Amino acid sequence: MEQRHITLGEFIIKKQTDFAYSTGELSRLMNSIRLAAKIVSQKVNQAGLVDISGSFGKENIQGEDQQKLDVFANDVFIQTLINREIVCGIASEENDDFICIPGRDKSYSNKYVLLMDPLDGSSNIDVNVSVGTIFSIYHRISPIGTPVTKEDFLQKGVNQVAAGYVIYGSSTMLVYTTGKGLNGFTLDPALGTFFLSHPDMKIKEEGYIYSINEGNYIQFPQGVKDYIKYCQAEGDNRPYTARYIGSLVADIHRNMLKGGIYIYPGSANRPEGKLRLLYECNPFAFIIEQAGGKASDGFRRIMEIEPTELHQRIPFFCGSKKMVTDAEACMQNAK
Ligand code: P6P
Repeated sequence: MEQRHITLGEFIIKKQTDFAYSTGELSRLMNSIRLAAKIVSQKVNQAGLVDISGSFGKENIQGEDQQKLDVFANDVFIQTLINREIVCGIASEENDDFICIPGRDKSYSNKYVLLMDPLDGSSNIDVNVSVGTIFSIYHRISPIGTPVTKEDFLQKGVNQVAAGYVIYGSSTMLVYTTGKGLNGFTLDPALGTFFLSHPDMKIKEEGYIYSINEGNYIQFPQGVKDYIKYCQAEGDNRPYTARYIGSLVADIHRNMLKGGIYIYPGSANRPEGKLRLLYECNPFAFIIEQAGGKASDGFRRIMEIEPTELHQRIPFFCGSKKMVTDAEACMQNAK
């Protein structure tokens, strides 16, 4: 008899025993993310039909034009988490400040905070390119029973309890880790169920794809220019292939499955680059390291960087370990 794939719900329960003294809160948190992902997936896949794509006519803190689906996805994740009384605080790319959640009994008794980019790459929705949700989970560090503080969110990436992404593409996948490996689940839309499709995901030590917006080449630091030339030169397994979708989740997911490096570097006009440390780079750094890859700002391990601001940006080099190491060598030599 064909072996039935385990569902995400069954997997979450099974993995709960990985953590001694587990109270089941993290399982409930993952289950609420599972529900929100299904709701957003359904709307993203209708975007062309329902008047829900296109601009919302407002800007978020990044000064980016908020797409209607950005706002919808943000609301869905926030409401699902609040209704289930699971987290004591949420920080989102779409919200200027973090949200404190006291709980129905106003006891501030929940122990997790969640940071997210609810719909990254949403400018691609109108052209039917894959987009994604990125999330990162920490234990609060302020005392339970009190309102959350900014410090609960400004934690180093090494403190993450869990991280993951949802990619809304040709299929919807949820990929996440709790620090004991990385697993991918594919949504069967007919059943509304995520099934384990990519157990124990690992990224190749060396890939042959480099992913960077070369339109900004002139603005790049010399080390990045040197690495791009290295990728393009004749040599062992080179020239590499250039692939850039312009949707972070899609670019990294492809590299996860095929091997490769994604780079969003600092530049003359944007020294800190574009991507945010807390809810884009740290979760993907946790994810890629669990898959055997590497993530840095070109010099420092992403997950060791001490955050200072909720929406701070950081240069980002992420992917196959040997490729990131080669890129870091170019950055070091060009210093
Ligand atoms: P650029 C989307 O806006 C995003 O944040 C990431 O998803 C994507 O990788 C990057 O920006 C693309 O930025 O400057 O190359 O268009």
